[in-house]
This record gives sequence, C-alpha cells and structure tokens, in this order.
Amino acid sequence: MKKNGFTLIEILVVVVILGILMAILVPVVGGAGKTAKKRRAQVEVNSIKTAVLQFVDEYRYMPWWQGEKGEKVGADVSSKGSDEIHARVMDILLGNNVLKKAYLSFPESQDDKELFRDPWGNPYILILDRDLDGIALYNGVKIRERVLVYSPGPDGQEATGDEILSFVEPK
Ligand SMILES: [Ca+2]
Repeated sequence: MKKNGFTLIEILVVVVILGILMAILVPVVGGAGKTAKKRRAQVEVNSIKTAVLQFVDEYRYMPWWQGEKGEKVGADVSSKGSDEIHARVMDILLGNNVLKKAYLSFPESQDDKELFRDPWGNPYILILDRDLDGIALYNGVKIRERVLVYSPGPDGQEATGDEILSFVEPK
C-alpha cells in the first residue's frame, strides 16, 4: 500500500516525542537560568563589597555621609528600606568622590543608573560599618566585616534562606 503523507499514528508519535523532549528540556533550561542569575548576584555582591573596601582603604571612612560637609563617621548605616542611601553610596562609588575615582561600574545591560539591582530587579542591600569597629549587624547578628552586601534572592523577601551574601552567615 502506498502512503501519502503521515498517518494519524505517525503524527501522534511525533507529538508525544516532542512532548517528552519539552518536558526534559524546559526544566533544564529554566534551572540553568536560575543558577546563572544566582551566580551573577554572587559576583555582583562581591564586586560591590570590594569597591567599598577599596574606597575605605583610600579614604579611611565609609562611602556615605550626610550633606556637603557631613560627618564621615557615625553609627553604622544600612540601605535596607532606603533607596536614597543605596543611591548615594552608589553615586560615591561610581566616581562622585574627592578623587573623582570610580570604584565600581554598573553592568552595561542594567537600565537603572542609580540603583544597583540584582538579577530579580531589587536593589542590593548594603550595610556599612561606618563607626569602623570592624562589626556590622545582619538581622541582629554581629558579623566581623567592614561591609555587608546581599541580595534578598529570587523571591525578593528577606530571611527566607535564598539570600545571596557577600559574607558568611554564622550558624
Ligand atoms: Ca560597626
């Protein structure tokens, strides 16, 4: 018997095979995207941390102060819940400082030029040891670091266990 075109069975077999392939490939590709975003966030929290430490190394104070001649030391400062603090720290690190030196640059792909956003669109959170006692507080826990940088993670929520940190959280 000579066949013209595909039989219904042949089409069904192809559809089933495609379905199986999709079921295998979609989670793999999706998972890879998630991993890549987490990796990018880890790289970025580390580079912000490095930028702050380089700034402190040169200036001997944190890249945050109030007003034109504001105090350069004072209580530790956190950008949690304050885009204004975050934006000012970034402004200073991007080159608006006495030496006019850029300690950091935003990724070219990022549209926002004021807030350094994580791969899920939330600004990274910075906690600066402004009193320079070598301790910064993370959710009430003392961390022996000059600067803490973190992303709330894929869910954008704090303290849900998927945060991406520039430091090691004590157990
Ligand atoms: Ca401190």
